[in-house]
Amino acid sequence: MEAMPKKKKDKLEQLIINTIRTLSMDAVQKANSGHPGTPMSLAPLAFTIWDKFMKFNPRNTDWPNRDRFVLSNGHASMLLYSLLHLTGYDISLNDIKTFRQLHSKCAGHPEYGLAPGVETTTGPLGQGVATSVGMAIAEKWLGTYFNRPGHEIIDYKVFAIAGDGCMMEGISGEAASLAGHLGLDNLIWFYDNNHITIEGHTALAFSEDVAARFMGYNWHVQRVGDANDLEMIEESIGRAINETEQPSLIIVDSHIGFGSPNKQDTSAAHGEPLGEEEIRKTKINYGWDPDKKFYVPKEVKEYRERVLRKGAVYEDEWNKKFLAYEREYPDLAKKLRHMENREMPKGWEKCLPEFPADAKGLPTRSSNSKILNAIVPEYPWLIGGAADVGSSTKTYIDGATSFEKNMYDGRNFHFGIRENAMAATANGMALSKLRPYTACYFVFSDYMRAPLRLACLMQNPVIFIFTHDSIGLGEDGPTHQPVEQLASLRAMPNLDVIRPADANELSVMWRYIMEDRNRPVALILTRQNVPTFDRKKYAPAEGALKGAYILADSKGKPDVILMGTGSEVQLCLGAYEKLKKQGTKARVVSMPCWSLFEAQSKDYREEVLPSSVRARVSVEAGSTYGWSRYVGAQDQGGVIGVTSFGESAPVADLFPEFGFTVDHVVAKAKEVLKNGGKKKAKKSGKK
Ligand SMILES: Cc1ncc(C[n+]2csc(CCOP(=O)(O)OP(=O)(O)O)c2C)c(N)n1
Repeated sequence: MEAMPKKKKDKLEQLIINTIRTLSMDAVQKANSGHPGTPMSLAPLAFTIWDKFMKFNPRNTDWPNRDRFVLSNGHASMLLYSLLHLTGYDISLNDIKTFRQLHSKCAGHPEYGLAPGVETTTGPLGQGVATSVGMAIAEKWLGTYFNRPGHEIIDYKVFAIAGDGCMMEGISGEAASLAGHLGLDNLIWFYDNNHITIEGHTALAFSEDVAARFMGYNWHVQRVGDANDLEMIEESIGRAINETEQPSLIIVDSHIGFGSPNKQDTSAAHGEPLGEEEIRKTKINYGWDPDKKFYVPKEVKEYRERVLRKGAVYEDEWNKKFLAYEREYPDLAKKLRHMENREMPKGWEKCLPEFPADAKGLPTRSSNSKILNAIVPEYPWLIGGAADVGSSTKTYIDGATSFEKNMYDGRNFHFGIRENAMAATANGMALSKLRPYTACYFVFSDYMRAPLRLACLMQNPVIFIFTHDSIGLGEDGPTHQPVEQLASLRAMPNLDVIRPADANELSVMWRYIMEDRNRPVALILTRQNVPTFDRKKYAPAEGALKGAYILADSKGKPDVILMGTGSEVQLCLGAYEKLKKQGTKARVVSMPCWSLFEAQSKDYREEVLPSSVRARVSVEAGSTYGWSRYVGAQDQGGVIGVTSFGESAPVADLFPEFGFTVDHVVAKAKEVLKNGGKKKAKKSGKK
């Protein structure tokens, strides 16, 4: 086993490390589920990072200048929970004993907002390290924006541990490439090079030279040949911290399930409990009492108290620094507080533009650009960019510089063609209290689905801007034309999918976006023009804040309800006017955000969509999936949507080809009315 500790201090360190190991083994065994092997092998590394290098205060997990730690191999969650317990966070032994049980803070994978000290939710491999890049970006931006000579109030470091799985996932490459390009010297990743994954030895599927790969990304790379060599680990981290040009990767050669006589270096140590007998043998190897479970020695408890006191001192020192800063720069200090609390300055909404009625109108991607640029002066930490399509998504901040290496005050981000990492990076930025936005073509939201899902899971208020929102994008054809994306994103809990019909709906929705503190949004915007409705003739755009509202109505109870989103609302309005002339009483409901509508009172929903009116038609240039919840079963209402992939053609040809015309909406309304809102309506889609 390990070299004998030389000094008393070393003895204590070994005791703490073994406590991390044994707590993790015991918790996994009790849960009869989980991953013991990696906590056992990485305990010395994690301990060294936390004990020797990280500044944190367990009593205030939101302290702005704390160092960040990300366990990207989230399946090794017990490593983090054990550490959090031993360093004084609000994770009790009882929480650890209920690992993986209902309502426990110690969930199967670390969950942001559930266990104090967990900086980001991890588990989907590769996401954690990519998120850590966003945290490092945030530190650079915040430091450049807020720090003043002699007042370095933001200077935190970001540490992340990754396993073979994270390294194999493409997102780690995207994110590392970006981090290297940006020269994020505040970022240190550790690669747990244990050669074991679920199916066995990594030789089955992974033979690349990780060190060479990261050198190619412009990273500073070191290797620690023995995960139990505390001195070597400490020295390498010290060098990484002193590195001032590049992010650092420290490759740590380790043995999964270290100390287990029969399971070390095998995939059996990865994803299942060691077994009672094996745990006993392993504990004996550690010099531990094999009869003790969930045992925290007295000296380790005392260590916990010392860490708590140290944490309070760190924050105290920072608070003093901040007071001095506040005296010299009261406005900046106020801004920092606003940002930390996600507050908007009073009356900020006055900056939101109102667009005059205009039959020709403009694409919502263009109105979005105007709105975004109206907000940014009020809100300096609203920053973001696109995955190389900024000129198409129109998401540049006018007059702002680019965020580049050593130009960290830029507000225009160039994420490169890395949608997956873009979204994960934005997660890290938002977790650091910036208000980031990302942008790309809607169809490529598929590439971002995993980090987008994590944003929803964490209730992390990232603004995901998607343009080119339907077949309406035209000639680029089916590879670029989203169909099922709207339905699939609407199925995601905690996500507001907003597809505004015109510029004023969009402007109003930005009020909601900026004032909400914990919901990610997906803004779905057109490439093609949409008219700006005459709000004197039709209802005010404020209705959009309720997710769906009556835009145009009949006198008395309507015979038929036409509902739609985005660029198809104009077709509903056109059909409404025609039907009106023909004596049919129609209502138009614009539905920019289903989730917001569903959050309204039952009375409001009934007012907008009275249950007594069964003749209903929905119009949306996307999958028909889901519309039956508003239109009723297929034998009651009509759904105009897209049931195939699109086609390459000019939009003027595509919309009629796929049934998106006023006349088709009128015909469908009549068909539904003729059937008394009861019989089967013809299936819509490509005509
Ligand atoms: C994106 C993703 N794919 C698959 C999994 C399932 N999974 C969990 S751990 C693991 C193997 C990871 O191996 P490694 O990173 O070497 O972890 P170690 O065995 O060293 O603990 C896999 C495939 C996952 N969590 N995330």
